[in-house]
Amino acid sequence: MPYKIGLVGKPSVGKSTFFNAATMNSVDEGNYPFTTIDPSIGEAYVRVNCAAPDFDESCDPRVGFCHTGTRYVPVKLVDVAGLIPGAHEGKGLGNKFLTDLNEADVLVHVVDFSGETDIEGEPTDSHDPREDIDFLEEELDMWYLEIMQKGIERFENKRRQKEVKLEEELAEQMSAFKTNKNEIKQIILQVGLELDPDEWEQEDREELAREIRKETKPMIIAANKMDMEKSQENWEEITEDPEYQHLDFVPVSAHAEKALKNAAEQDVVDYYPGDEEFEILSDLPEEKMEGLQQIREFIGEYGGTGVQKALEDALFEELGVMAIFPGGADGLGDEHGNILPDCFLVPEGATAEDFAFTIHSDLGEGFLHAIDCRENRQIGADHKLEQGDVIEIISANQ
Ligand SMILES: Nc1nc2c(ncn2[C@@H]2O[C@H](COP(=O)(O)OP(=O)(O)O)[C@@H](O)[C@H]2O)c(=O)[nH]1
Ligand SMILES: [Mg+2]
Repeated sequence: MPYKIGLVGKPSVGKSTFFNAATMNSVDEGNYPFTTIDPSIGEAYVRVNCAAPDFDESCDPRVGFCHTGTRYVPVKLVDVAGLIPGAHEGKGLGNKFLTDLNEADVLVHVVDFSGETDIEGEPTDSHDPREDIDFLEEELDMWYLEIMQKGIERFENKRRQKEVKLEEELAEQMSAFKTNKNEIKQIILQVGLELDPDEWEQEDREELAREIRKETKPMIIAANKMDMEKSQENWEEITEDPEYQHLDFVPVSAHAEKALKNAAEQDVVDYYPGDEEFEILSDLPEEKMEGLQQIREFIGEYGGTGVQKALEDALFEELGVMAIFPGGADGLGDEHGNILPDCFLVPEGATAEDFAFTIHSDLGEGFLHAIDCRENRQIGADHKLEQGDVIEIISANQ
């Protein structure tokens, strides 16, 4: 299953612009057909250093593509529209919104940093983007709290009849949040609570729900519309505000990314997603030249449009995902001679044996040992992998 990154945010912050820019196929991708499953689910890419040049080879990706040593690995991007106040009470798309949100492995909260849209997404002069950040977090926290309360009730009912463990009941009730009893227990103890909800105040419950949410819903803030003048001021104020130190912010101009992708599609510029610069390939009317010049200044200053960085930070920094290449100790080609055709994204902490299971359950079941192809040495089942590893699996089922 590919990783899913969810875009969330109130209306008019630029989610669709971001989504379209990130999922646009302006680059030739060989024979991998682009299929739209749903208008709000698309394929985007995250960049990783290709391992092939380290072996003096060039690769033949089965999916995605590679350009001058940068491999573009597919991920799913979901535009989770429908965030409005009261979503946790079923307002707007309500529960559908929350279900969609749960399917995402990590969230990118798109926030309009220009402050020119109010909390409902209507135009205004000066709105504090912090309200949007608070609002999403609160909405999520209330939703978590509600489900947690059900778990507490369930625990209270059961414990009248038999011995039950609080963390087990909570974990079961909250299973949609991809948590487990050990994690729940750890968080309860971390916030300094006893394993008995009779001892908790309402604010303890709220704090606990918030902590569980923070652990299980990793998220970064895409500070969008940074190309507007007002955004700069908000950026400085918010990123220096101690109340917001728990969040990571990426400055973004979804507009700029969309414009560059469009221009690249028309062969007007030579631009690859995430680049910090581009070349103009043809003569253009002055107005278009000026537009591109402004974008050039923007990406020079910020190190890119931020769209790629937001996706990559979400996946690699927040989630800790690693890119691992299946290879062979005596050659990186598959049976057809394709060099490093695959690149898998695996969770933080994945071992050699986990990787075998990622490739195929048969490989995992017959796991004997693995080879770290960069170092040319044998590694065992529990060996923890690192970003960019090239691994051969030796399995009884090969
Ligand atoms: N200046 C600027 N405007 C943007 C940017 N991204 C989106 N917009 C504009 O913001 C408005 C809302 O965008 P849209 O993508 O429909 O927002 P959504 O409702 O969150 O999906 C549109 O007018 C976009 O052109 C950006 O990076 N910079
Ligand atoms: Mg939209």
